[in-house]
Amino acid sequence: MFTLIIGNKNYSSWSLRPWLLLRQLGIPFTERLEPFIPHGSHDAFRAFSPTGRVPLLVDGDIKVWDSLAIAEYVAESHPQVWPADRAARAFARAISAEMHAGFATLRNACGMNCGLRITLRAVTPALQADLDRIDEIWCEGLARFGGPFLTGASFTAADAFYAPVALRLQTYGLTLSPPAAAYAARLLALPSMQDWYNAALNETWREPSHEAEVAAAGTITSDLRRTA
Ligand SMILES: N[C@@H](CCC(=O)N[C@@H](CS)C(=O)NCC(=O)O)C(=O)O
Repeated sequence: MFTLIIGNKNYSSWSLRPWLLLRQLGIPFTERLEPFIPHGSHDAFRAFSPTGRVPLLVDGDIKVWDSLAIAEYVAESHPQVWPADRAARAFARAISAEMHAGFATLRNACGMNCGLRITLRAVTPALQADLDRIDEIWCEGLARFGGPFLTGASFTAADAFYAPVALRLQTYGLTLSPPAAAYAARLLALPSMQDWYNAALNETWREPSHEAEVAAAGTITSDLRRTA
């Protein structure tokens, strides 16, 4: 059975991707949560992860680091990770790679923090460009493949790669076009997303650099997380 090592559910957007993929596809795994260490997880995480980062998938003697490599590794034994249709599969792979390699402004300006609600100081042109591109990708996928997911009727890795965006839209009160906003709402309503989100709200530990990053981004209007 797979073991998936993840970071704090409140903060770790990269961990959410393979976790949600495995949960949505009903692939059994053991979860191991390694909380971020205040002001520097990297050295501590090097004890189990070659990059000092999470997520990390462990399958017997095999370790797979990096969310996209994990998706591809799981797909070898579970082809439903990617759509069955060739064109949909090409689109799913392309947009997952685009997320993996891009959207730096969205990631930096709107750090994931599931339990907070934040009014951004500004939506810069670079941030708006990232949001516009996500809107375009989501609308194209939904229109071409018929929804309700990005490449058709089934949840695939492409949806998992964009799932943290739905949490960021919620945290920062950002809006997209009606079809894209409806897709974000569908992602948030998935039972496994709700499980992740509720677990994130129940985390009581806070990591100062993640907290400082979002505090710098705007005004915190509410904090829904449980306190210690
Ligand atoms: N490209 C990697 C990114 C992984 C990553 O940046 N993980 C963050 C958490 S979301 C991390 O482990 N940060 C700890 C650190 O950098 O010290 C992936 O796709 O898995």
